[in-house]
Amino acid sequence: MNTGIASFMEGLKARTPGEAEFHQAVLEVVESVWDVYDANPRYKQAKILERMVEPERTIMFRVPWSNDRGEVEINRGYRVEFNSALGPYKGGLRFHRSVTLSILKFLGFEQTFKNSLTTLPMGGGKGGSDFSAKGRSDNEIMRFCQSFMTELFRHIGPNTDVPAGDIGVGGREIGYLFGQYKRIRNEFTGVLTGKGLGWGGSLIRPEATGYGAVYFVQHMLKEIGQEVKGKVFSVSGFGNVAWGAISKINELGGKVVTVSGPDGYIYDPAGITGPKVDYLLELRDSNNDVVAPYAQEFGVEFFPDAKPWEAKVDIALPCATQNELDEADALMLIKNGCILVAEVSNMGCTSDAVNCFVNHQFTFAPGKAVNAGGVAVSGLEMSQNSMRYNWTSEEVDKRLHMIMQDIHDTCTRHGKSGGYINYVKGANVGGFVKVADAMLAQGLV
Ligand code: 2IT
Repeated sequence: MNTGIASFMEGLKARTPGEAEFHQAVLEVVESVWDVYDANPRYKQAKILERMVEPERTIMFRVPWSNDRGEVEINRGYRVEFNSALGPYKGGLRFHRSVTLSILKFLGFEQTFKNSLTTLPMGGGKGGSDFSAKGRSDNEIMRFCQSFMTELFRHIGPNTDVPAGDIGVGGREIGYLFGQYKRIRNEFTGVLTGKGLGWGGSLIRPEATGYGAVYFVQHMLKEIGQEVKGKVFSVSGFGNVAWGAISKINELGGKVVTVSGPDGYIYDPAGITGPKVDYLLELRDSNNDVVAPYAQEFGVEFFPDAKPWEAKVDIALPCATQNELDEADALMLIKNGCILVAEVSNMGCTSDAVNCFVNHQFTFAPGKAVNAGGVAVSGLEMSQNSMRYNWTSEEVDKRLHMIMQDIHDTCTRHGKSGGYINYVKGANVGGFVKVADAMLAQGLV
């Protein structure tokens, strides 16, 4: 590591002790953009990087609610409003027992560059809670969401901060959150995205992260003279993102043989198609957070406590959560003949895994480029809400295609050298420059 980066990271760690995930996300960006930063005295003078790693505002609050047995429960709520240089803060809410400030800061930091890559006017933010829906009733989830919004409402708004879903927050939760916001403010506005289709949501938003990721993979494959048709994929996770990706892969003639949960992974050699794809939605709605029942339902093998990366495939798509693919997994995938890995989860690969891919000049792309289709269609939902009009699914899908193509072009422009596209560098530099220039133009704020 060069000494400039080392001292930058030392300063960051001293100011933010214990925030390992946040440090990991910052280091990846800083390593990618350092040359650009170093070569631009205007950025350095304005301490753009130092400013970027400090969220504009961090809100933490108490979320008291009562469970079905009448007992009081207390969770912690967060909203990290990271950067508004390009537009209102924008990014999802994550409800999961693993949520900490470090996780939400890494996500909000990543979101700033991702949103910049989409070309749409959105700043970066992230929020959530350590609440988990696992084992909770629908009524408990509703009461939790109402209590969460009873504090959050004062910090957000359609021109200020526009949350959406992430892990543990889907259409059901967005509905309860929106209902409570509307009740408190007496306003029907586009304050959240991922809304239901009948009340302000956008067509294709549920599918957007997965579809966009597969469109991005199509561009990556084209660069190496390949296509989706006939390829075998491993996918991790079984939530909204995995579901969208699998649907699109099937449509394009690929085959997906794995999905996974915290309990292990299933291997379905015939491919996850038709009713098996719909079954994923049932699994998710059960609130049990396990994938093993798929094996019983369809008579396939289940590998407890194992990760899908040991399966022999052409393409691997981490679609679950951060750091779910490590260096040993990366080496095994390469050894088994895998030709491409695209992170669909945010920071799905550990730093060592990312370095391993790049050092092998392996075709690999990071989450902030690959999964940007989700937030991009959230941006399109905001546009439709502002117009008070709904586009057709063809219209939204066409725009999603254009945006993913654009992100791929940006990655190529900033990341291609000597025939190899370093998508990590391309995405980080492409995302960074736009935010940095906007911050410079807006003065010392
Ligand atoms: O990580 C992400 O980009 C999201 N969870 C979606 C954010 C959004 O505002 O749609």
